[in-house]
Amino acid sequence: MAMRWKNTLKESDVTEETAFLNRRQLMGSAAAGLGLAAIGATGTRAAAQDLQPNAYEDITLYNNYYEFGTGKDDPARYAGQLTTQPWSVKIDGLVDNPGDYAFEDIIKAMTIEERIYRFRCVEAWSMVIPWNGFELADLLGMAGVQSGAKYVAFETALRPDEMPGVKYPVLEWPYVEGLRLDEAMHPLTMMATGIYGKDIPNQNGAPLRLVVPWKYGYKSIKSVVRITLTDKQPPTSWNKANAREYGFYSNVNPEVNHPRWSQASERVIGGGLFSKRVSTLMMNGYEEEVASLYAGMDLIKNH
Ligand SMILES: Nc1nc2c(c(=O)[nH]1)N[C@H]1C(S)=C(S)[C@@H](COP(=O)(O)O)O[C@H]1N2
Ligand SMILES: [Mo]
Repeated sequence: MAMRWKNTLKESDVTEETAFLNRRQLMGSAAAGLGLAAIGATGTRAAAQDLQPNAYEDITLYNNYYEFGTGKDDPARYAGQLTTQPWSVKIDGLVDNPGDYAFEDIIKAMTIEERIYRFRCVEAWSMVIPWNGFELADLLGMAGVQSGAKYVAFETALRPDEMPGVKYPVLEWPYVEGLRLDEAMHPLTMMATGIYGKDIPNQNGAPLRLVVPWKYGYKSIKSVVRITLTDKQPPTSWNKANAREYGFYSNVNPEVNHPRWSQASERVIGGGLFSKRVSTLMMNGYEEEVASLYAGMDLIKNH
């Protein structure tokens, strides 16, 4: 179900938007009929049935984007400084069509759809987010992945003039992430360009960010400027900072605790008095769709 990436929904009635998008989501799932798209639709249909998306305010005022500071409200306060136009993504490495792809050209070539996904941070909080975006596999298809490629490396913009947080060596900048090629090609893996049908706010990773719903939030790298196909497992920011605490795979797993806290449950952001703690689901609830990617792997060793 294609949808225009710019749209006319108002910021006002979040509840109404939620109902609208849930209906669209279900319609989209029913209409999806093509090969891989159907697998993606299975995941989003399951999500749409029992998931109530968080309020727009929860999603856009409580963030992690350390380039703008480590406080949960720093990104909303400071990320407005990030220049997102013009924007281009360099796609290089083991691809047939390397180059600098203008954001506008990417958007024109892709099918933008809504996906309501669970989002689970390694810090043990969670939200449900109605993303707009496209499947990463479609972008990689456009670039033409060569047969020797085994991994995909991602890089965030580094703009010291616009990013007050990068003066602090909390992480090595730029922020980098990576996926195995089969994870990157999985139909659940998307590049998000919107939330609730509006352009994605800077604090959430404008103009485009990765979303990998079965992995801890830090894998979902924001404001991507470079995507490199490679035959070697790429370095990732949190793993470089502390390899014991943050592995390359980072699949949500309630049975593998963080060395400093339990991962068995999570705090659902929002809801005021009704905010609650719920059990964390294996692979964040996407086990049926993605477990086969890790068949035979030791999930403790490969955390
Ligand atoms: N470039 C960059 N990407 C990032 C981060 C970051 O600090 N810098 N934080 C990660 C973490 S820890 C989380 S939980 C999610 C938060 O996404 P959200 O603010 O849209 O909820 O973004 C991830 N992507
Ligand atoms: Mo996170």
